[in-house]
Amino acid sequence: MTKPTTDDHPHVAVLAFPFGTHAAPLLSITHHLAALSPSTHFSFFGTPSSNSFILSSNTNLPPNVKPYDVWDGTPDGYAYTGDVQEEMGLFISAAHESFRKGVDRAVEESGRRVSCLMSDAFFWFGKEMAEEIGGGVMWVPFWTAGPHALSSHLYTDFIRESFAGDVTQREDELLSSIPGMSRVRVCDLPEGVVFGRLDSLFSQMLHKMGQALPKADAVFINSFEELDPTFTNDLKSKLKCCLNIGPFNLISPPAQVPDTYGCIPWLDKQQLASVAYVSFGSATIPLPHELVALAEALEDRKVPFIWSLKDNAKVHLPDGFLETTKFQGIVIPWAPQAKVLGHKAVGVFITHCGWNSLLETIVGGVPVICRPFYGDQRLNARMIGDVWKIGVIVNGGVLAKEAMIDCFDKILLQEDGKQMRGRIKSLKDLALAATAYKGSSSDNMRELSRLVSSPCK
Ligand code: U2F
Repeated sequence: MTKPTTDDHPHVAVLAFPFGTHAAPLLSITHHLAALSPSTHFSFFGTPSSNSFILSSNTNLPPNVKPYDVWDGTPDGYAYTGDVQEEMGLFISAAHESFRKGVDRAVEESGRRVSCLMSDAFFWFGKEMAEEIGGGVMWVPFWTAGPHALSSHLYTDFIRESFAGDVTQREDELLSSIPGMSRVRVCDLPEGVVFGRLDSLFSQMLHKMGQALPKADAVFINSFEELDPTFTNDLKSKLKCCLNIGPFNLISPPAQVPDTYGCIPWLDKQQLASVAYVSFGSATIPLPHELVALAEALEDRKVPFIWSLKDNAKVHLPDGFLETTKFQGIVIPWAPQAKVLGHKAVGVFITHCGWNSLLETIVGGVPVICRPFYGDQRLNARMIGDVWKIGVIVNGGVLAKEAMIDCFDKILLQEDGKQMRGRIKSLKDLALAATAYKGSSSDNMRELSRLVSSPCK
């Protein structure tokens, strides 16, 4: 039972999803909101491993943010099997209860009852939990990916009805009846919408999320309204309140990732728009034959490169590659990515199309080669290749040497690349305008701050 208090100062409970790049952006936004409203108290809940990772680079949290560890759902003595799906499943099954206990603890310690639940949008139970706490607590979820991906979850029931039956026969059909999706194909959708294991815990979580979000008091997104006005308007019509507050990195620059391996001085010595930056995000490593194909294409075309690749994956690079290319490029386990993409020497980004990477490449003005893997990544790739036309999707869906050489030539040497750079510059200008003082994202951020910092009703 949450102990009621007499203190009506706002207290925001922030519930983070501890996998992928979800918790870090939510912590950055919490930090920013806490600075805007010093009288509001923020309790930030994450699992011990997620918290220790993100807090190590956020050492200067304001005094009105207090992190709390919650149970990660693993039973006593659990030994990690290397299967992140299993870990995620255990966490999701326990999440409602774990967070509820954490919130009770924070209320007890702070002496303030909770006035707002600000959660990762994945937590479909947010509204229910707000009602359990009572007293008119608001539920304000954060969608960490793009507006088109959010749309695919809000329209899941409609898509399932439209494509009932054997969807494998219809995977190239366009989703023309959904606003903004006229170029998106069924096969671009995240798994669990209409194909894949619809009964998995993760698919069920996303399905329930799509049904729950219209009941939220407001949903906020790390994107900007002008990126795609069709989605912006449609989401505004489907949600009670939809606040695009991004690219958040432009509103509040994140803690700097240290340039441990000297990427920036190395880039300073390269020619304008000549370097390929390679990264497949925080969790994905392509199959060994794809790593080989990419390495051979870089070497063949003598493209200077920075490749963010975990040490344990380096063994899959072709024999002698690191030695032969030691003056052509650098392979490092982690790069200060946003800074690298902002450097004028970078001419192309080979990416898995994670949403944060996509925003960072727009802000950096760098065209992309898309090799999507799962979740929202195929959708992001389709928007990049066929809608915004700021990059290309690798032919056949996997990294192959000849196809990569074609992509490098197209983006680094040919007219296509110039046009992509022009279009990405226009998107960057829109992002800059949205995050300027009177821009849409800045206005939405002030509205979000006002909303979450409202006192208990
Ligand atoms: C999941 O995405 P990921 O975490 O795999 O990928 P991104 O959203 O692109 O975020 C990666 C972040 O890690 C940073 C980079 C991004 O901010 O700058 N980074 C870095 O600093 N240095 C490196 O060497 C490599 C990366 C999911 F898989 C995606 O499908 C979703 O779109 C995403 C958001 O929900 O979460």
